[in-house]
Amino acid sequence: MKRKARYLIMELLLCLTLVSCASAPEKNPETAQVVVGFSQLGAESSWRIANTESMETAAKEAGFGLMMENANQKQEKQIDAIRSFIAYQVDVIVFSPIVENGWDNVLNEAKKAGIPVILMDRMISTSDESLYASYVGADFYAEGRRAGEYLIRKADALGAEHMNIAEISGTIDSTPMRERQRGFMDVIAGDPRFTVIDSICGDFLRSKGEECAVQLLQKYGRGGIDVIYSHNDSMTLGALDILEQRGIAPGKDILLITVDGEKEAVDALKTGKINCVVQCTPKLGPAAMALVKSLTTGGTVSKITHPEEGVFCDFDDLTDPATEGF
Ligand code: GZL
Repeated sequence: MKRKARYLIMELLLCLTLVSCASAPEKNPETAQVVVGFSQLGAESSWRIANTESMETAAKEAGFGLMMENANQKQEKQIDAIRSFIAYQVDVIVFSPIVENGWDNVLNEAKKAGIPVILMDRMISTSDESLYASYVGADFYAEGRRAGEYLIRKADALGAEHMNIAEISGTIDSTPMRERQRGFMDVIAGDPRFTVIDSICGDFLRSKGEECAVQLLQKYGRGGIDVIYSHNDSMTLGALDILEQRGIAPGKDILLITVDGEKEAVDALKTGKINCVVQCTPKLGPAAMALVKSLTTGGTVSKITHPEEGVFCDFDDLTDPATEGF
């Protein structure tokens, strides 16, 4: 009955989507046995683009229909997308919540409709953990700790007496922003060599990373900053461009610690312009679709799945072929 209802709804929605941007899966009932509603938060960084590709490829390889909506960094668009997936009666909803708060109402609607929800990449803040079946994504707190541990090792190696640290943060209230900050601060807390002089938000965007670097240099001068800890490569690469334009040697005059591991950042590590790249894999598609398969075949799923991640830094043998970005 559910499938018949869905195809009737699909006919109606397909008529509607002829004039809208919603991408409905192909109509072939033979291959798209399972339909996944996927709300992607945006296309703000190389990480996000790689993540979308991973999800699309994994859905295709699994033989699932994928109905993807891109929210362009707007939470309300994600909420609208989830509501359209409920109306369409998809089998599973997967989404990357742009921020942690504000999801209970729409996820309760999904729960009432009997549609399981998978959180992919980012977490939500809720008192009702039954609102989602599973989370698949990084342990961002561990990522932040790895960044802090690198800085301690670097300060030891340099014999640094004191270092001023400026943080360029990701989207406020997003899990990666909160947890990468918390992990980093926990590791360096209590070490008198480190002072965090500022934290400004770059929203994970390269253009805003440039703006943040301009602001920080205006406020503290080139001699006032020893380290920039940036929550993603896009912002780091923007800041790096500004440093170079100002005749400041990135990786030497000002140390750069970044997170994600995209190719351009790892290449900059290899040329000494970035000092540490904490890995955060965007390739969550296979794990997400494995959860979809379990949920649609009566299987069980773990509540949390973290991928394996590591660190590339200037203490490594950077000629090692394993040192490569996504
Ligand atoms: C992390 C992801 C973050 C990346 C950024 O899992 O949510 O969002 O670190 C991306 O590059 O914009």
